[in-house]
Amino acid sequence: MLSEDQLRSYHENGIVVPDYQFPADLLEGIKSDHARLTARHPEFTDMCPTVLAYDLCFLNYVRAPGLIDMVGQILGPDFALWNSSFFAKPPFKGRRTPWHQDGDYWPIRPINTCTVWIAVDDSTPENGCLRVIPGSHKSRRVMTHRMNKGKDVNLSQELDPLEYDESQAQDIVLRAGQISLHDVFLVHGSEPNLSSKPRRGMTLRFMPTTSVFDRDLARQQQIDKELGVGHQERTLFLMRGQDRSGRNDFSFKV
Ligand SMILES: O=C(O)CCC(=O)C(=O)O
Repeated sequence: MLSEDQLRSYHENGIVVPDYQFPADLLEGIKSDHARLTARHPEFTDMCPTVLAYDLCFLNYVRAPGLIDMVGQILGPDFALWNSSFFAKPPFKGRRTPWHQDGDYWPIRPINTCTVWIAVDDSTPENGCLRVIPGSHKSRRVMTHRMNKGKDVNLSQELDPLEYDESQAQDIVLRAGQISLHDVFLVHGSEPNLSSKPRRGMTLRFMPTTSVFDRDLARQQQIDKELGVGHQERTLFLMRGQDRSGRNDFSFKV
């Protein structure tokens, strides 16, 4: 569980690294499931935005002991898993994640998500660890993003540089098996991986069920933001409690 200080730190900084170690056998499972995914889908060698749409075995990792207890401390008693992505950043050619806020292109209203980021490998400045601007989530505002269709980035939405001060950035250095949890408005990104070591990171995205996953909005966002992948077909998996909005659609999507 998160201590009171850690919970305070999450609300203050928009991110926290708990005293948590992902079980070694599950971490090995993630590696082999990811290897199978990328063997079938080489297009995801660098990044896969929606692993559950291709292989439900990634759901197993949500049940790592204690993991969703920490999410519940942040989001409250009623929440769902709505997505899982893989930022694999292979050695020498792993692309940069542009500075962004997750809230910019997710169809959840009111905007609210907690992301669990699992370090599958040691994640360091050399291989492109996650970087964040602590406290940047506090205005609860989606800042101005621009389209970036460059081949050197793994997301197409990039924050306007006037919106943040990169000198305030902090590296989130993690050993393999450590995790971080971050807020949907936190400004974050990462440098390319030009090192000889992989930097695999898997995310689990949770939303409180007081918010609505709006599939019509997802369709519109895909058009407006020219997203390669839209979120209208994501399956929501209820993790705890019940649907407090009464409007979420939990039907299974393939
Ligand atoms: O792992 C990265 O480089 C970026 C991760 C990210 O953008 C996210 O988890 O929202």
